[in-house]
Amino acid sequence: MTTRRDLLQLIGVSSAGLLTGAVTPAQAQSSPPQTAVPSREGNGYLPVRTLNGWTLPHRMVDGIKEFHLVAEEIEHEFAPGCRARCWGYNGTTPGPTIEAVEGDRVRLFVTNRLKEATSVHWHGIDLPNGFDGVAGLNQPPIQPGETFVYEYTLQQHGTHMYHPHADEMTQMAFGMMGLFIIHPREGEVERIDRDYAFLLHNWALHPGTYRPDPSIMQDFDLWTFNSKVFPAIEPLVMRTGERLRIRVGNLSMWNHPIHMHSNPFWVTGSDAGRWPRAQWRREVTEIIGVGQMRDLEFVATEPGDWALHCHMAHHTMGPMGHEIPNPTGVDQRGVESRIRQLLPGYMAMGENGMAEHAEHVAMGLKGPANTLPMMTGRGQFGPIEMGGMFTVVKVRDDLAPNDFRDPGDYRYPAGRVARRVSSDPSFGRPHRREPYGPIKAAPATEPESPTPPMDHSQHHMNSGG
Ligand SMILES: [Cu+2]
Repeated sequence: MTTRRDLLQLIGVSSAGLLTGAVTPAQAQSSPPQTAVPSREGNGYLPVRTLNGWTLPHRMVDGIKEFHLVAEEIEHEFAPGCRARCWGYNGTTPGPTIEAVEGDRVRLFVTNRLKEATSVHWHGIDLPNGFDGVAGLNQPPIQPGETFVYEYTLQQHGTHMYHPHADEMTQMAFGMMGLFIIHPREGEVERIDRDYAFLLHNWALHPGTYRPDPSIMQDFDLWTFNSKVFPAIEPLVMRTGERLRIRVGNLSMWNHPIHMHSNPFWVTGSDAGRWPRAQWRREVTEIIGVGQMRDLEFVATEPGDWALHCHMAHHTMGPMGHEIPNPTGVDQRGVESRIRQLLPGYMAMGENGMAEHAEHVAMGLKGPANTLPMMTGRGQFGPIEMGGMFTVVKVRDDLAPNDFRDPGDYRYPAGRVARRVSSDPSFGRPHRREPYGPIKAAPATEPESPTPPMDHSQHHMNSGG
């Protein structure tokens, strides 16, 4: 008979790894040596990287992985200049990510430090009904000050979540949620080099306030990845040739079409685990429905700073008024001078579009207290004019395998960035169509300077996943 010690030697886990609970007896008894994926950071799996977040440490007690969540009120910063009284777990929203391996037995303590009852539902996880966490239906509510325990064996792998099923309208609106990642016991069928995870959420933190409003159904102020708004959302950093997985879950009140620039990805899994390969789908935008999880994978072939964002235009914006008249095309000069008699310094805006908002922010004009600008974030060429569910996938040729540091702005090779060729609005002979008329070309004008030929030699088009 193979002893546990033999197996541990076989899979190359040090005694230090055992002390931190890296391998459970259950794994040692039931899993083959991890040849598919080598021991990675001593866990036998590649740890997930929770964007702007963290993984909850566990204790091994009699072969069971013990985790301890604390539901509590917290101070949270969405981005510098905007904080709120939120609710979360263990000091943060989202709460810490729970990571374990298929076959593990887990014991989850939940202490309630809120002033109202709560519970925890383990979203998408196969478990005995009495641990499913719907207060009133499956268990008594966890009253303030009480600690409950949930204990079950993980029979699956995949990307999951946890959240309350008690006064969830309020508790989730205040930020109570977290990720629960279960790694496959047999290793990944295809090696992953970087594994990112985040949850989508929306917040009604009205301008000038410090407490999210749980009664809002649609018209939210903040749209977040892991409770952060751009530019406070970390970039996803990777090296060309590496395979990236992005695990995205949605506990907000909207569906979010998550869009990746340049790199078509494969949708490869969900809370049902990594799907059979025949079910993988190639997409550039994937709608993550409310309550759903999706795993997106791709191999980056083209270096650069690639946008990753929700494609709902208002979801990449900060707080804005939605019940104002439409000022586009309206000459507001007379209005501005009259309003200035009442409000010195008042500036009308929106006559030519909303981009001047970002310019006003750059000039240092202030909005209400504790309120982020509608558009924010700067790139190397100017304002990015995004402020919500937006971040950057930074692909570089020269990163070390485990280097997750922000490499800064991408340095564009000469001739491989869009540039101005004329400042004359009559430039060129563009075909255009008069209203209801024929298509015709305008008279020609010359460019400012001879246009150098495009450099086609350096890079091939990207082929993705
Ligand atoms: Cu969205």
